[in-house]
Amino acid sequence: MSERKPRERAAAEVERLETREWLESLDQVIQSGGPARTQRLLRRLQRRAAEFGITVPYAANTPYVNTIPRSRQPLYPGDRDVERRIRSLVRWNAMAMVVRANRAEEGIGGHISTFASAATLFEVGFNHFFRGNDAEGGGDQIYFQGHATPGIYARAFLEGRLTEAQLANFRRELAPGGGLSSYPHPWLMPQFWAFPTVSMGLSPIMAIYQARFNRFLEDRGLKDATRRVWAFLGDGELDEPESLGAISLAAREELDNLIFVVNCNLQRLDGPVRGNGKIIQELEAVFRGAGWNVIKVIWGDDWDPLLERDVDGVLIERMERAVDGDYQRYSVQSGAETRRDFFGTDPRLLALVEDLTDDEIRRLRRGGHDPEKVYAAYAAAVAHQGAPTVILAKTIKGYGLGEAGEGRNVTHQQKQLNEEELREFRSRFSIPISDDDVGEAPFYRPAEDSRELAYLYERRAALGGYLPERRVTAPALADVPAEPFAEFREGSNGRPVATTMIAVRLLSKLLRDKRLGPHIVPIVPDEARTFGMDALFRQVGIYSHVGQLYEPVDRETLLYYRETKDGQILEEGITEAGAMCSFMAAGTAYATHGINMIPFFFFYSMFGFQRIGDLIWAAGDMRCRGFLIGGTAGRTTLAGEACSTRTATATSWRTRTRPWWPTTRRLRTRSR
Ligand SMILES: Cc1ncc(C[n+]2csc(CCOP(=O)(O)OP(=O)(O)O)c2C)c(N)n1
Ligand SMILES: [Mg+2]
Repeated sequence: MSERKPRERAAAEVERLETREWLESLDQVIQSGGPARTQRLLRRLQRRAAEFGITVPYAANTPYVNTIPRSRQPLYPGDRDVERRIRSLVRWNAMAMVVRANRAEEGIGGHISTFASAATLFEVGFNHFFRGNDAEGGGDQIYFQGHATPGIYARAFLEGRLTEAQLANFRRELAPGGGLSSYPHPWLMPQFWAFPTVSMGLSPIMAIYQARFNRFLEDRGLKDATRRVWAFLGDGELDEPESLGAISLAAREELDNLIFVVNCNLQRLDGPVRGNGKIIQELEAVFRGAGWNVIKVIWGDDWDPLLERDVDGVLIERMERAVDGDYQRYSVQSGAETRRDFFGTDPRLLALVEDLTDDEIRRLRRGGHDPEKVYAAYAAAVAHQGAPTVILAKTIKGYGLGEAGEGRNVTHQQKQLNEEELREFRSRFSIPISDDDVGEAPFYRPAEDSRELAYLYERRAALGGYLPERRVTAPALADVPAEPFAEFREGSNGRPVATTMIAVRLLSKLLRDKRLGPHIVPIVPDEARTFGMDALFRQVGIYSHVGQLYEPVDRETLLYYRETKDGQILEEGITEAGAMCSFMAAGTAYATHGINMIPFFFFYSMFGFQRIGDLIWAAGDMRCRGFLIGGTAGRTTLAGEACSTRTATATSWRTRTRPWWPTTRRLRTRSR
């Protein structure tokens, strides 16, 4: 025992020296060779270790700190002070809109706390990144988180695009004087909203296929500029299977025109998203694994000096040990309690914050509420090439509501503020409304010649106009030619012919039409052969951004599997949801790209609507145009397939092609 101890100590000393030498060498390579050289070296070392059977454990996570360190943060180009004023006004009006709607009609609903947590994420976008429809190459396509709608309306009010009467009639769009729909519904507000997003989980998958469709238009020479697609999502929303179901496609297709911003307020409707874990780390692993560029925005700037002084790594270690349930609690408790519970676990941590007052500890900000951190993330996302980006921004749900709901489990349902709470909110955000008036929750818009409005107008003009805006500018297509239909008008002389075959034959003829053909988008989820569509592989080709990097096994045959960069068929693989999203992107191009496209989505009628009904509803809401065709009713084309007569009838092509969207009736808004 007494002999081993000195030996162990000596070994530990050797190890310490050895590690230090290695680290010093690495530092030198980083300094002289830069990041790329360092990466090459590390990969080389990893290979070397593998030769001896030593694998490096796979780590999908990076430490629980901002991906972009302060040293790599760009200078903030805006006027921080006036932007904070604008943001506060938007916050106030958004809150007042919900409070007043619920006073006018109790129980009408609406959300305060979602936007309260996302205000900085949106405002940095509006002031510096989101391009409007007049921008060169077209505007950005933005999927706004459905429950944050009051904030989007409140900004449009400051911009002078919505009236006070409309705001007062939030959720009552049919009221005299006009009003506003509860959520983004192009059906109800066709000049304003472009994308219906309130059914959670649909925005992410729709945004992915939208970004992919933009590439398709470019590759086919129909549109020459790539537009950016942004999707603003909730952290709870990412539990919907559709949310993550297509993320590998986005990476595979290298969609660097796509940015997800996940508002990680750590809460959903009932409670924490991952009380016992960390949603940001979980999502980081999932997205990195799928090949996305991941940017974490966790801590605000007042954490930077603490992290810089954390030479032993105890602060990072503590940050990693706390779970989201703890972080939620820290957001509601006092500074003294956080000093005790979070920093109090280690004297070195306590020493780090000994110069901070309890109040300063309470106000240590999260990254998603720090405009400079958010700006840095957006700038990096926009510049990133070769992969889509996801920004995971940590925020507080109900930020600014104080006792009325900030960080509380009930905050999602908070629709009313009493006079005292309104007064606090007003004072916290310095809204110039008097004590006498504040109880009425009046809307506030500064004078036309105020600094705030001048700034806001200037920024939007520089970025190509206001958002959201749905603008239909597509020139009409040529009249439908008669020739492709002639053959079918003759009938089949009593011979039974499968409707699926006729539909495909007609499609093939329409594709040959010089003027109409290029606008058609055949879409199929791995069922082309079932429907006899394989002839189209040769005729128009299967779209692939990279073309065909291999020689297809059936190259010698007439109808070989032909992938090409200017291919026209969207062969989506086995995903009815993905195919439907392509259908929606194409069928709304008349409003989002100013070009009419005619999608034909052929699905296997037995495997279609029942699993993607909600997307179909969204398509109707979006005023999507195109043909949904339930192909092959079992026995019709596949001899001997067991499909009962009743099933076959119920899913026949005739049934499916009847218009399913309301043509005369208004679509009813669903309250989610
Ligand atoms: C498909 C679907 N299911 C349920 C709802 C009802 N709902 C509205 S908001 C919400 C919680 C949202 O949580 P999160 O995504 O974290 O967004 P946050 O409000 O926290 O930003 C729920 C369950 C919905 N809108 N859509
Ligand atoms: Mg949430």
